[in-house]
Amino acid sequence: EPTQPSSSEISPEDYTTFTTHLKSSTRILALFGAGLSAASGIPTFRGAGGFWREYDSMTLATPSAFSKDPALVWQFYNYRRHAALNATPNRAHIALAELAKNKPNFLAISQNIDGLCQRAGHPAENIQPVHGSIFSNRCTKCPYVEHDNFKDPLVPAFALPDDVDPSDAKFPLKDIALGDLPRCPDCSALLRPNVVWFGEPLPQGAVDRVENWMATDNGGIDLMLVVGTSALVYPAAGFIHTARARGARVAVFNMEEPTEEGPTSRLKDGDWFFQGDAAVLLPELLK
Ligand code: BV8
Ligand code: ZN
Repeated sequence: EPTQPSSSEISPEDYTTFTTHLKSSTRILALFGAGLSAASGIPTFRGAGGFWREYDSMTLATPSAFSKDPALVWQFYNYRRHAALNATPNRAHIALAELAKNKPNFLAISQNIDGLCQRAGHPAENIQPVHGSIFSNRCTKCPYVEHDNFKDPLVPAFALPDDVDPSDAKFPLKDIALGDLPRCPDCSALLRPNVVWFGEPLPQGAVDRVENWMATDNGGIDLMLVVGTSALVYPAAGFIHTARARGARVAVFNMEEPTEEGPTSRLKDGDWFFQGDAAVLLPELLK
């Protein structure tokens, strides 16, 4: 078992203490964010990709933006949906899926809606999406909801030029009439992406699933992996605090040091901060 990491971004001491602790951990929690999919060419919410054309993604992912201009918000999601369909899971997604297969008591909380973990073979019993899926749509009026709709374009008006660059956040924008937006097959009202927007509660089933996992095995947690997230969005980021309170040592995998005050900016003794691309760090540290 080589004790020297091959990636220069990992100190030998951190490599040894982390891999030793990982080996002896059974109850592992994780929080995944947009940075996990960055290496697959999917722009993140913050950082360079945070701006979609001149719009801040934080303002587009809201109920008010959708009711004001559903065609704009739908094109934002259509573009990301197209990017996700054309992306491939990266080596971090795969390493995490492998870890899940070896550690049955590993639960990943994913803030991502791109479905790449699932495509990497991450077992459903080891992952809980908390912000929905870009491949699920629901009616704005009746209970109709659809899952795993991978049709691209979703509606003819959403067809994108073949040369569109999925990693470029300047997505093409066009005038689309309300009637050409996705409509409910049951009541023909407007469909919306079945994702959690800012100001909306997380799906109760998702929160219950995480809390039930937390409560089992006398609730102790050995290790929390925080991968590619700015950990600024609640309630998801709050699970880091909960894990600490239940004894977890926290390992943060991020391209950059946390900028804002948050649960990953105040690391405790025994925590780890691995700086670099998750797609480089995780295959090395989880093997
Ligand atoms: C709620 C789905 C209450 C959609 C998302 C004022 C008004 C309204 C609400 C609030 C408010 N103030 C606070 C709130 C609460 C708000 C919140 O936390 N706001 C923050 C910004 C302060 N939260 C909510 O609104 C939540 N709901 O509170 O409801 C309520 C309760 C009951 C009843 C009614 C209401 C809902 C939050 C969910 C929003 N939906 N996504 C979509 O995807 O379009 S959040 C969205 O942004 C992402 O899903 C993600 O969760 C979040 C942050 O993005 P990250 O994943 O962290 O990614 P980010 O781009 O930020 O960072 C990327 C990271 O990766 C960086 O750290 C970067 O360094 C790193 N990185 C980059 N490349 C790499 C890398 N790391 C490793 N390798 C690389 N290669
Ligand atoms: Zn309907």
